[in-house]
Amino acid sequence: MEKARELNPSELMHEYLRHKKRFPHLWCSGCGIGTIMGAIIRAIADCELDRDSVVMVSGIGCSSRMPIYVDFNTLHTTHGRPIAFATGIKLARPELEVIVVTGDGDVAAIGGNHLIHACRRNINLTVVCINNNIYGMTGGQASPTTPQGKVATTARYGDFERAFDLCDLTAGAGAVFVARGAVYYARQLEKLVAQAIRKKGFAFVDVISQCPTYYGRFNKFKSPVEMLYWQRDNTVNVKAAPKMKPEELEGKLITGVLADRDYPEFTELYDELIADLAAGRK
Ligand SMILES: Cc1ncc(C[n+]2csc(CCOP(=O)(O)OP(=O)(O)O)c2C)c(N)n1
Repeated sequence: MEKARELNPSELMHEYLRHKKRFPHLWCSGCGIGTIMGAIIRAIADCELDRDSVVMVSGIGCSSRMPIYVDFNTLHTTHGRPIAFATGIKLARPELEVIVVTGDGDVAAIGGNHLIHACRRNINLTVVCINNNIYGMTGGQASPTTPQGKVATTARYGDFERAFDLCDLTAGAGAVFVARGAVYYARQLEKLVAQAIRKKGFAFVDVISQCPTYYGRFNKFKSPVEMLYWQRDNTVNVKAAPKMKPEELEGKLITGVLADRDYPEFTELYDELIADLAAGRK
């Protein structure tokens, strides 16, 4: 990774993408996933991680295709299960940097239970959720983060269920690091992912992303650019929020680091237990 620091942004992308073997990619034009992939690659370079020490794990979905395109150790698993696979990798090889890339359906619907228990367990993983508020890959069904009133294939008159705030959910379940970023703020996102990687313990980054093909079309966004402007106009940085009036914050999503605290890490506790048992202390 020494070399990565000397590369310009475009060379960096070429260095860490499997562009010769795996491109063209399957993402629609205007999708947010590519921007997020760029931010993750830059964050990994910024943390000076060796390519062979990084493992990217995903489930199934458009977002979960990312490990196919990046040149790290990669694992494309089953829908909803990336955190379970990542937990196994981290326990077997705690020295590896394990990054989960997932979608809001993958991590909060079918994989919701794995998510909350990984938070509680505080295992040293970084989870980046590409939150486009819909099931992209399977045709735009409602997900646990579809905002109330918004249209999806399975909610033609608007979804009347309340949406999960994934940052509140993960902070409540015990994650030691929780942050929210957005595709519109790609540079901030890069820094948030780097902070999440550096944090010892379970780190969760919720990324507001856009699916122009389903969410955008169903909900009358004219273009991907309009969806990006929506992100700009409906977010407030956590540092600016305390200076604002409650009515100004109404309906806004807070971006930045939302929780950062310390708690013993699972693989370290596990190693301690093994050492205690081997030494007859337990
Ligand atoms: C066990 C199982 N159930 C359902 C599916 C079908 N399926 C594949 S991807 C997906 C939803 C993906 O949505 P999300 O995780 O939000 O990712 P996105 O495609 O929006 O990036 C579903 C339901 C599956 N592959 N496996």
